[in-house]
Amino acid sequence: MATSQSLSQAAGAPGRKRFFSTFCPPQVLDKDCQKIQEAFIKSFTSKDPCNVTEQDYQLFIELTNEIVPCDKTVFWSKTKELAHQYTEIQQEMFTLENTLLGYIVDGLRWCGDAGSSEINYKSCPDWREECFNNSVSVFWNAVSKRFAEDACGVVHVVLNGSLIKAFDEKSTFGRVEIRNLHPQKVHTLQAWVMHSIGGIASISCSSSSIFNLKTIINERNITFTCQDNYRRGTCMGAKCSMRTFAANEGA
Ligand code: JS2
Repeated sequence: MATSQSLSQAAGAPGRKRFFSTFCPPQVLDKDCQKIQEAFIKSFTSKDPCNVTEQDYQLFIELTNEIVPCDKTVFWSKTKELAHQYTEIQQEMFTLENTLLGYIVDGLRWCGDAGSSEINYKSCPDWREECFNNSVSVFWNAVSKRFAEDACGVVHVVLNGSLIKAFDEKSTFGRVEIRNLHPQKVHTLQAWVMHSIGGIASISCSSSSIFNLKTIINERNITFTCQDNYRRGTCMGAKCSMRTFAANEGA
């Protein structure tokens, strides 16, 4: 699994060899992996790092496309660790990062340079301050859009009930994913509002932030359901509550 690092670190800069050998999970054939890596690198190299488009990533998206079975899609927002603890236990459920599309670049940062066909190993722009259409943000918007478009049946989202804005319209989930669900394929969004993740707030399914999400979802002709994660027994803390949660879900 890729950890938080720059592409140059992943690549073992200055050579690219190590990057090529660790980019894909073991189940992807070498020749396919090489093709996928080349498509990924071509998406952003030789380009202004502040002017990358979603279209630039289309070939990479097509090559890595994987179908998540209906009812098994899990979105998350400000709950990355918890959502992945959950899918680790419930192995038939998939976040974007559990699919090839998200897995291979999860935790990486990368960019190119308009004047060079190489990966820029030296510096990438500071995204927030310098540019909106940067190679990393545009990538996650594009793959999140595809992940949502492909979802079907009941879809799930793990939300952080320790934040006042458990649902944030400006998040990738709020801005991209819920807007790209297809009501013809997705009949229900089930929200899991998880408490005790860290933070002072305690937001429940009846809070205004969750009501806002319900309104948006219902306007899209999708049913909204919500479940609070109540701590059970002596179980304390996020890890524990998700385990308990997962166990209950499986029951
Ligand atoms: C992963 C990164 C990185 O439902 C989830 C996923 O499907 C994801 O693509 O988008 C949703 C989470 O994004 P959201 O709602 O903005 O939650 P967050 O905790 O505020 O932001 C997490 C960053 C999302 C995009 N993203 N996703 N792995 O390495 C990564 N880097 C970025 N920028």
